[in-house]
This record gives sequence, structure tokens and C-alpha cells, in this order.
Amino acid sequence: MSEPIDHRIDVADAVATITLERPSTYNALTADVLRSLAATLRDVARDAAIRAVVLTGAGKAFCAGQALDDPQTLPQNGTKPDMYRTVAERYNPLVLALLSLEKPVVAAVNGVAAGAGMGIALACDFRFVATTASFTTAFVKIGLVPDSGTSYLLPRMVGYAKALELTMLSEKIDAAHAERLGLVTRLVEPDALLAQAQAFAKTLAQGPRSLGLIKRQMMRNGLGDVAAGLQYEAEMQGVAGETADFREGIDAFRAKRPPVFAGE
Ligand code: T3D
Repeated sequence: MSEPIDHRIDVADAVATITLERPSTYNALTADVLRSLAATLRDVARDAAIRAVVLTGAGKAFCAGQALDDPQTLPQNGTKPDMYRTVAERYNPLVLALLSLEKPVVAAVNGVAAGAGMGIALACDFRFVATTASFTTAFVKIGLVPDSGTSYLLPRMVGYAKALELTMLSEKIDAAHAERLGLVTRLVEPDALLAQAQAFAKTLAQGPRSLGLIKRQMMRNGLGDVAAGLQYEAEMQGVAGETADFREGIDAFRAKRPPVFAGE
């Protein structure tokens, strides 16, 4: 196993529980943690003793998406960030690793899942969601477009019109609303969330090899060419990342003020 950065992996009963661990930033994703998480998933794929996965977050949040404080991705010294590269090289491999892992993955959504954090939750096979948790697409609030599979998976899960609304408005989707949208496998009281997700994963871990094959089949026949969809997200993020509005979005988030977008 590779040494995990800002996440933990605990294995019991053939279930690997992966916990994102950067709670002071709501488990926001740095370049290091994205690389390291992808490596952990590769290890999990190879380890025959692991037959199901639970993905959760430490502290109050599930994951707030891209770390807006990460100098490797968003340098503060005037250097332009390369958003195409970030998405193509860091997010897309992670999302593909989750979707193509031939073992069931259960997201235990313990708190807010925003931006890429929401995309990652959507890329899991099941979502156990705390009644106090929420989702928000977030990207547009900093002048970006949806990535991490969000523009590909969300319309397929909630329909085109609702996906457009959720991504263009980025309103808060509370747990009950998420359930009505069909995003939730089980709504669970916060204190019972992890245990219930792990018990569910343990049952899946005792299932046949065909579970992994069903996942592969569904991905091909239900999702089609995900890799091409993710590649297009990277290209579009490259364009959005060049805009003045994105720079304003980041500056506003860091200054804890509402952004003023010029539309350019
Ligand atoms: O190249 C690329 O970057 C492209 C890839 C893009 C992928 C993406 O995910 S883009 C979207 C990035 N994520 C966001 O824009 C979400 C930003 N965060 C928020 O909108 C809000 O924090 C939440 C809706 C997630 C939660 O709101 P709230 O009011 O419950 O909490 P808060 O007070 O805003 O945040 C709590 C703390 O977490 C706070 O720190 P502090 O003030 O207590 O020291 C906040 O700064 C920190 N935090 C939240 N999100 C992030 C973060 N720190 C770094 N990066 C974050 N994404």
C-alpha cells in the first residue's frame, strides 16, 4: 500500500473505509491528496482481500471539492493555473478509478459535498447520506464549469433540466431534497451513518464476483463513453479557468465576500 496523504484507509471485514482528512478545509482536495487518493484506489483494486469500499470525510464535511488554498493548483504569485491539466491529470483519473473499480463503492456523505466533492459522491455506486448533510455543485460560484464527472453523471441521474438548474444556480440541496432527486440510497441519522454504510458495504463484500461485472456492464451500457465526457469537462474547465470571472471567484472566496462577475 502507498502512504496515504490527507486521508486514511482502514480495512475490516473485507471493507476498506477511506476517510478524507483535511477537516479544517472541509476536506478540500489538494494536488497531493488527489494523487494519493488515486494511488490508494489502485492499491484497493489490486488487493483481493478488499471487496467493497466506503468513502467518507472527517469532521463536519464530506468534501468541499478543489482546495482553493492549494498553491500547487492555484498559485497566489500571479502564475496562471492550468485548469485543463488539473482536471485531466488529477480529477479525471480519480473519477475513472471510482467508476471502473470492480468493487462496490459506498459514499457515506457525512456533511456538505461541494464541487468536485459532489462529483466524487456521484461517482460512487451508492450514497448513504446523513439527514444533516447537503450537496451543492459550487463550480459556478467561482466562475467554473462542472467537472469530476458532474456534467456527465448528474443529467443521467436527475435529468437534463434539473441538472442544468443545479449546476447553473448552485443552490444548496439538503439531504431530503437530494433524496427526492434520486441521489440518495439511504437517508441516515448522522450518528448511525458510518456504521450503516459499513454494514451495507460488508453485505456487498460477501456478494459474488458478478457485482464487479455488473458495475462494468452498467458503466458501458448505462454511461457510455465516460472518458470522453470527462475529457470534454477538462477542455471546458481550461476555458473557464482563463476567465477574469474565475480570478474574481477565487479572490472573493479567499476574502470571504460575494463575487462580482463581469461576465468575461
Ligand atoms: O483546477 C481546478 O481547480 C479545477 C477543479 C475544480 C474542482 C472544484 O471542486 S471547483 C469547486 C471548489 N469548491 C468550492 O468552490 C466550494 C467552496 N466552499 C464553499 O462554497 C463552502 O465552504 C461550502 C458550501 C462547502 C460550505 O459552506 P459553510 O458556510 O458551511 O462553511 P465555510 O465557512 O464556507 O467553510 C468552512 C471552512 O472550510 C472555512 O475555513 P475557515 O474560515 O473556518 O478557516 C473555509 O475557508 C474552508 N473551505 C471550504 N471550502 C474550501 C475551504 N478551504 C479550501 N478550499 C475549499 N474548497
